[in-house]
Amino acid sequence: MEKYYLAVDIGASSGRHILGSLKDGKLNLEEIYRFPNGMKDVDGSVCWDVEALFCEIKEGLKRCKEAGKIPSYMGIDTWAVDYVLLDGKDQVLGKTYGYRDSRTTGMDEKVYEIISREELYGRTGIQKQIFNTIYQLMAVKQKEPELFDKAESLLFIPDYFHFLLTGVKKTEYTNATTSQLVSPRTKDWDYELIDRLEYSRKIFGKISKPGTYVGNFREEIRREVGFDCQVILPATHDTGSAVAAIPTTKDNALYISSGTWSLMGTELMAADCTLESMKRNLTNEGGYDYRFRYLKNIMGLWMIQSVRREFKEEYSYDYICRQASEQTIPSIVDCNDNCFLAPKSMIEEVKDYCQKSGQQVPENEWETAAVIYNSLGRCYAETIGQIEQMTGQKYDRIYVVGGGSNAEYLNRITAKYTGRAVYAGPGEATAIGNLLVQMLYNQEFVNLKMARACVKDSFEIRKYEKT
Ligand code: LFR
Repeated sequence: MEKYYLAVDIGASSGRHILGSLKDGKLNLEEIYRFPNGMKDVDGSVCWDVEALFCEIKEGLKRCKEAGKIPSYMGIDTWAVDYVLLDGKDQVLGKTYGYRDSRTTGMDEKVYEIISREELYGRTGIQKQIFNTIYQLMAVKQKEPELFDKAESLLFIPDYFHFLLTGVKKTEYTNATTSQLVSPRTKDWDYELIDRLEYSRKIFGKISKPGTYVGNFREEIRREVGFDCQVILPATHDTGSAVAAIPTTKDNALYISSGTWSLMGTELMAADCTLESMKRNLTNEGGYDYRFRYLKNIMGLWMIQSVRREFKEEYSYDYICRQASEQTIPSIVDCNDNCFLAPKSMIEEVKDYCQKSGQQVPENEWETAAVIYNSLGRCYAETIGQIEQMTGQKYDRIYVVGGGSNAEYLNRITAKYTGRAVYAGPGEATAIGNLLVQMLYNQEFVNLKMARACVKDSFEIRKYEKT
């Protein structure tokens, strides 16, 4: 009988259940279920509907049963930084805020009153993003202190879903590092930092590495979905999973994990927490096997997703790309400007930026899309320069993985602006990386290198020459 592994990969705009199996050394994928996701307005706050998401998770499990393809192992990955606080009875306290919620405005200053930005980077190696858990928790402390008092545990979103499935609380390492509260040296919570911030130590559970067994399904879940399964921690941070699946056996490859965000970087064996690195806003996120993802968060296709929602019609991404490629507007915006994080109207924000910076203002949707694609290309080129300065390496090619690797036009733009060859695919890298770690747990591969070799052999990778 074929052995199935199940990856539940939930991104900011959609989630999917992907079954994986190995045959003749190749990895086969089958998409079992897909569902939409997005942050919703709840009484003026930007929130996730975790209850609805958990129903979708169970629905996908039922579909496996219906298809007669029951996974022996499964794991869930999602975006990072967001969490739930649980009370003594394991009930969720307050709202489940999404990282684009504006309550963190000014919370960086509150944190820096206690610890300087430089020291914080030196201790954690994490790029400043106003939505990191450290700033979100400062917002709770300032604005909802009663929740802080009642909280017994903090679980990141995938850890919470694993808990609902198994009844076992685990805190997975790759996601925990994005909190900006973990030390890249000890790979554990920085308790001294936590004390200085006056966050309660007890809410931070013991950290477990990806590839750890969580538990089997609870009785109630077993009855509902019709089978039992072993839950294994993948790299629960989606970017951690995506980068585990880059199709190369070389250690210092340059990648872009392309989806709602573009995460561009390389891997390091030790974190670079120097001031030079901080100034370039590069981060050291924890990865599988204690590798570090040395990367930059770039606003990414979120900008295109947002303008698309505002267009008169629901055009396909392909169509938007084709139209954008015919425009000649030369304007460029700084994709990483905070104004693009959660604007009321992305179209207006892009126009505004062009106007204020004295550039040609896009006049229609295609020009707006063209400005965004070109700006991403420019940002990629700048980021390569910064990474090369910091690592002293030269990168001749870029591996683009994730859903965004299917955007032909963006791949061509990337090759054009960076002057490097682009290797695009696999599109499902995040789910694949999730599966690989489960398979490593089950000793299907001896190490990550062999697992990546399998990705290289199993999926078509498209090459775009530098132009
Ligand atoms: C990508 C991602 C990024 C993280 C952002 C917010 O989906 O996980 O790595 O910075 O979402 O969590």
